[in-house]
Amino acid sequence: MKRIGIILTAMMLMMTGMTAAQAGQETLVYASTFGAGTDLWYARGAQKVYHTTEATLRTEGRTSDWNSPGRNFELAAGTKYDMSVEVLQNDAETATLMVSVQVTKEDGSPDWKNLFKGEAKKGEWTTLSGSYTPDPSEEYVLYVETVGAPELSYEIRNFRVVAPDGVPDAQPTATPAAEAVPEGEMPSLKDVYAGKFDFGTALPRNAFNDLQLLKLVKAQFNILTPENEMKPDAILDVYGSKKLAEKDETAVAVRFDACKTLLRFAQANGLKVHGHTLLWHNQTPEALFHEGYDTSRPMASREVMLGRMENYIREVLTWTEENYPGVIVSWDVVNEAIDDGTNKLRTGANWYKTVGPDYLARAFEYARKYAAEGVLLYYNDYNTAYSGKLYGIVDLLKSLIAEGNIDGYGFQMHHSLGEPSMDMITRAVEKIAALGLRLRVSELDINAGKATEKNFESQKNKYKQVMKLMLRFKDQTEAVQVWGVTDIMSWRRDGNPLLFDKNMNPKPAFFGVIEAGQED
Ligand code: 9MR
Repeated sequence: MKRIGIILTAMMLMMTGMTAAQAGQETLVYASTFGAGTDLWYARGAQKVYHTTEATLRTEGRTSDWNSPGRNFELAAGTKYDMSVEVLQNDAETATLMVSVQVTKEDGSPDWKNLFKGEAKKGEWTTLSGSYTPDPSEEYVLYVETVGAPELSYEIRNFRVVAPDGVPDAQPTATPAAEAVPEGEMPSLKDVYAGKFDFGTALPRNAFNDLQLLKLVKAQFNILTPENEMKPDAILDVYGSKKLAEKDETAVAVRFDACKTLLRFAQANGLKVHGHTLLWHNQTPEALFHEGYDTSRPMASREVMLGRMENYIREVLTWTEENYPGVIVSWDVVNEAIDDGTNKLRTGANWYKTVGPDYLARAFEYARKYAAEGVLLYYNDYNTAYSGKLYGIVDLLKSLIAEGNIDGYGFQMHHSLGEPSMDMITRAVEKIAALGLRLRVSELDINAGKATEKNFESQKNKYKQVMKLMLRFKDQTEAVQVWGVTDIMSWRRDGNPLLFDKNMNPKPAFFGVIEAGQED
């Protein structure tokens, strides 16, 4: 019988560029564990994907066959992989489920291949299995979708990938060639603002399944922010960190599976990236702040937490720069530290509780220490236009400026038609600009309410005024970025807040932004 070499902590090995087994030896490449979480599987669409108490991964709320659970895998081109997965559905007498793969073509755009499928009878766990020998690709996303059952809910478990003949040593991946921006009738935001400042957008990982959207992105934007994929909960590997902490409490394990797609796309197409975010009180695993990364143990000491902070920042900044040199031009070092009620530092934030009030100063110090030359370091916050919060933010910025490591301020600007008023927004931008910092609008969206002609005209007007304001400060402003491309992608989709409608057609707001740029 062949011996199976188990890659126990595949993530850690990938980070160090090692493979656990050599060619010729049957190797278990991956076996899913849905006991504690989704194990890096994510929703390829707007549906819900979550792990159940029975250690399965459930997908529901689907509207298309491709709305499926998917996961990035490190596979070697030319190596044969045997795969299997168990599926369960209770919605239909029988349904076809299929395992497919998304690969990335040389120009950074996606391509898909159906691998194997099977019929799942109602209420019966059914095994699908087959083999796949990949062609070269920058990445491989395996997913379990349906055929002709777009609304089916289902569960998967025991997803296994075995290389019967072993895996070769990891090969360095090639950099895909850049592709010219497609020509079109529509004016281009990035072109209209060229020479003034960058124009960009946030993109979630599932945007990279949509060729048409990516075409629009390349035509319109020259800087991207990963919407969720560079936040601490996407990057921190709690399991790996726990292991490392047995020897060194300050050690931190990280993984970059979630954000690689965006970084590769940006690199291949000559777009810049703004990193979001190194420290935040939200979307950060609680375990990070406890002894041994164990939430049942007490919170870690200031000394340990400063060690973890420095290690985390160093790991993230050096990995991204080594693997995607020059792609990330700026970072949110800390996000949303000021409390809306007190207008002072949030005392409930775990970084505040463990390190104390100087945690921001230390984060900027470490970020400066490890950031490549020229990378700009920002503090980013929302509701800047409200006077109490504005003063709190200004005080914080002054103290950070005194420490000498901050470059700029990011205005989130999640606005509505009525609120805040243009006067309030103008005062806030003037006040912060007067501190001499670089400026960026990091997360612009303006709720219009219902999709009526009147609302869309008012929305256009407000977008245009915001852009005119930032153009007054164009010498100080690095970028304006909207928080998503189409209304349907938005975290505030009910308010139709973005520049393109769900069919990717430009809204009046788009032309408001274009006009402001052209009139400047
Ligand atoms: O748009 C993001 C949404 O998909 C996430 O569910 C949410 C979780 O906190 O974060 C959203 O992005 C936020 C950003 O990271 C920081 N500023 C506010 C944004 C909107 O909530």
